[in-house]
Amino acid sequence: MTESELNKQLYKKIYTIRMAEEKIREIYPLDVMKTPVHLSIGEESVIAGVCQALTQKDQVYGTYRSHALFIAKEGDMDAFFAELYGKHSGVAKGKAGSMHLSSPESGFMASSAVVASIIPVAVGAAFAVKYKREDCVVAVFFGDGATEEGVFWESLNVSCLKNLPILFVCEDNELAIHAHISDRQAYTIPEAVKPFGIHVYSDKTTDPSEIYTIAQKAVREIRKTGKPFFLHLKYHRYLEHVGINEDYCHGYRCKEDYTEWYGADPVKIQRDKLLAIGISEGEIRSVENAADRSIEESVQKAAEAPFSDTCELFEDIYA
Ligand SMILES: Cc1ncc(C[n+]2csc(CCOP(=O)(O)OP(=O)(O)O)c2C)c(N)n1
Ligand SMILES: [Mg+2]
Repeated sequence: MTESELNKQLYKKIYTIRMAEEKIREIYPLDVMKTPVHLSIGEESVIAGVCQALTQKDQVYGTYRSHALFIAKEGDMDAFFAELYGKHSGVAKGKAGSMHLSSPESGFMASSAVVASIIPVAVGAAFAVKYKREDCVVAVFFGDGATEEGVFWESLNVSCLKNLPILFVCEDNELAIHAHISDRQAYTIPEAVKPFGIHVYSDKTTDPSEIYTIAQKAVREIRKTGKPFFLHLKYHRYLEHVGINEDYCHGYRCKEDYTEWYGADPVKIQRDKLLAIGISEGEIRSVENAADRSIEESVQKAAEAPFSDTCELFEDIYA
């Protein structure tokens, strides 16, 4: 793929993720989406860059904050919005909502609302991949807060002990709900994981193509050696932990933090990059218009779609 094609693809992804979540912010007050929403506005580069380095066959696992992961790995906007509306045409027939998105056909295997609980599931999947000698990498996404759970360390230990083909992606926004990392952790994440003998790379960049390059190296290393790799990537959560509002007024962080990070906003960075490599304003607008249209159409379809029938209530579940 040419550099220009790659950068256009990355822009399409992060722009679509950003605008889909902005659309959720617009609609949410109407109370038609019966699901809590954990938005990742400000974080788009991490997911877009890492997913760009994965193939369709590679597996990803996420958290309750996984809209971006679904859009980047699956991309079916109709199924995405219908799920948030709780409709039958949703990716899980409206039974999962925002916090349990998945699409195993596209490699987005599962997400969980219980902090860190998806990590051992991903490690188990990586063990199965190794055991069955499949050509596949497993990537698991989780926050800085998840490293405070014992199961994170147990999972890391098993992956390193058994040399499993897994990419740990720690999305570090320095917050667990309203608690700052300096009030919670006596360790620094990259330093604390190194003694397990795992490859570690830590960065604060919000540039999607830089994250793509980092992730590509990590994924190549995993494919070559069969061993785990740990990416520690920082980002700033622009909005409150759950919901659609800004929350710089609660005293646990200040607006200056936002101003600083907004200077390196992922969507702005990637748009400027397209202009710098010679892609015209018109061409960029046509990418944006296509994404805006697809979001608009998917929302319209979701609003008009029927709910699942009550007789389906106990189908597709473990009981
Ligand atoms: C086991 C468990 N404990 C507590 C919670 C409540 N809770 C939900 S999100 C969250 C913060 C997690 O922070 P982090 O892992 O950094 O992810 P972020 O929300 O910042 O993306 C907590 C404590 C939970 N869902 N599960
Ligand atoms: Mg966090």
